[in-house]
Amino acid sequence: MIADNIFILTGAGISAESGLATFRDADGLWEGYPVMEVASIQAYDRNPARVLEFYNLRRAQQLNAKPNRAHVALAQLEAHWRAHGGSVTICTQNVDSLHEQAGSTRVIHMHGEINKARCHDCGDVTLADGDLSPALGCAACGRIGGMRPHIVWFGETPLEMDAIYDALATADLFVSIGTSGAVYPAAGFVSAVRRAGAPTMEMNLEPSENAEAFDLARYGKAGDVVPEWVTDMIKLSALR
Ligand code: BJW
Repeated sequence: MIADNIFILTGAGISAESGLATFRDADGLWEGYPVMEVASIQAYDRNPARVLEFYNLRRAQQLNAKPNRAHVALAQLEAHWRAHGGSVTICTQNVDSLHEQAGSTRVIHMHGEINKARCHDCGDVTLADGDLSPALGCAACGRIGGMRPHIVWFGETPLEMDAIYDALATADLFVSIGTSGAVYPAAGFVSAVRRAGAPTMEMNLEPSENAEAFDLARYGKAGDVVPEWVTDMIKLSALR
């Protein structure tokens, strides 16, 4: 294998060609909402109905979205690598389920999942693919009004950080796809892997904010560059 354990970080750009808006492509407006007014716990505490309405809109869009060529190619890479004794771990900042729909099985959702709700009081997480409202009650503790999207907002701790750091520690190739490199801790993963000596590469429409931290880059739409890269990787692995 050219790299036994591949760690792939994905961001909103990989889902853009599935029709889902990226986070920073409209002057800081996201589906017309100022970002900090919908993606922080302060915004939720100030006006829970508004934040729930924003996530209800996005949940409805995401339920109809289908994986694109980039998601499918990554699932093919994982299957090929697994069959040859390697591993491909996808750590996604996205809250959609397009990697899973495409067939990827090792997916970490560090910023949560939009089709789940979490009780603000007892922390219970449940599947919730319909609208959330302040009138909903928690099935576990019974409290009304505390059901929020299972999403990591600014100022909150990302999920599964131990699993992420474990996978980063054993990675011998780090690949970042469709993320602006503007949000931490995800934007810092590349530097950690590089310090440990593994090669790093980004695929994006344009150089990301931390582009200088990568050894290699392929620029273009994810639906074009990711399948090309996967084809190259599978060919290269056959030569070894
Ligand atoms: C294409 C394409 C195509 C388009 N093909 N490409 C000062 C300095 C450093 C850090 C901080 C600071 N002040 C505060 C912080 C921390 C803060 C932070 O990073 N703030 C920054 C704004 C500076 N971070 C946090 O608060 C995080 N928590 C934290 O740090 O806790 C402490 C802790 C750390 C470690 C261990 C333990 C504790 C939490 C961050 C939560 C982020 N949440 C959001 C919203 C929730 C998810 C949702 O609702 O969907 O997550 S914000 C938003 O940004 C969303 C995304 O997941 C995330 C990243 O965005 P992403 O994916 O990169 O999207 P875009 O739009 O930015 O970029 C898209 C890219 O795609 C672009 O480059 C395009 O060119 C490209 N593209 N079309 C290929 N077709």
